[in-house]
Amino acid sequence: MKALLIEDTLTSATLVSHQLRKMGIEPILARDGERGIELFKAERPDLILLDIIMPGMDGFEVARRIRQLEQAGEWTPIIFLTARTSDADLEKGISVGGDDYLIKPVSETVLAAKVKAMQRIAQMRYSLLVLTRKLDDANQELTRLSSLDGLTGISNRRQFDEILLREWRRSGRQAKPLSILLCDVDHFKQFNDGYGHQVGDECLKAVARTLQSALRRPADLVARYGGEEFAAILPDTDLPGALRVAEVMRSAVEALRITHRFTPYGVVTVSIGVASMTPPRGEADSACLLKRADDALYGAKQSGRNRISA
Ligand code: GH3
Ligand code: MG
Ligand code: MG
Ligand code: MG
Ligand code: MG
Repeated sequence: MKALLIEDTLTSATLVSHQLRKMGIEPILARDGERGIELFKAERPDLILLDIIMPGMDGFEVARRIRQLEQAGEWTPIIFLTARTSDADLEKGISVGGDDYLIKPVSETVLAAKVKAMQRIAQMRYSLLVLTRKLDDANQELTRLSSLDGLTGISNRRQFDEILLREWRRSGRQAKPLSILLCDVDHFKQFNDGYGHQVGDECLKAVARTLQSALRRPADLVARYGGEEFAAILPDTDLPGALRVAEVMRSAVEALRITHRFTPYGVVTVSIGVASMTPPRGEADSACLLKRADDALYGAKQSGRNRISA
């Protein structure tokens, strides 16, 4: 620990320095206010002991400037150490940024006790900073988690809805096509019933990973939309582009070759409904786009599953 002692009178400076050393504190001495401020900037001491009557800048002004120099969240305890005894001076000392005000001469016991009190406040302040930082981190993590699906780790429905609305508006403004895919695992009820819920969960994770890796652009998003249903947002993508992505997804899931005895295909497959449109002016929400994709998905199911439809 180091303390900056700003004191023009040599006898007083020598005495206080000696007292500080006995407390295990290294004193840094400045003989006037300007030098004190320089040393504050250079040394960033843990404590400042500040005289008031000095040639040039007085202690009040030094305290004021030091408070201005501190960065946000920084705090250096300032104890005035002065021969001025009036209440008005004490009040001024505190109001310009001092934390305590002692009248010279100060006994070693009193100085040590006052320094200890400042150290305690500094320690509490530090704990509070650490706690605040931890809370910030936890908060960020919670925000991140609140957008993810617990089972598969991809985006969840909440995130999907949020991004879709954003992309819908953006596409409308820029008059660009926006595509979405609704992707549903075929005969998944039988898969669950036949192999058990846990194997079902593993299957959903594998499908989620596969759909995710089918995306090519950073702005594309795939989310778990419901139980065994996934949905993708493809901004700035027209229908042919969206159909290509859908086909990559469909064939990649089939290529996983997850055995599914209870379907005609023998492996887990998905059906995908594709919809693409440039949001019309004044159309506030994307319900019509979702409806189209949903209808298309229904069509894919009706016409035999393991296929895409628009
Ligand atoms: P279709 O081909 O028409 O889509 O038939 P399906 O059996 O896949 O459709 P259905 O909607 O009848 O069944 C969906 C099943 O998905 C029912 C449910 O048990 C299962 N499921 C939904 N969420 C989860 C989950 O988180 N884990 C597991 N293991 N199964 C789930
Ligand atoms: Mg003086
Ligand atoms: Mg299904
Ligand atoms: Mg169904
Ligand atoms: Mg379904």
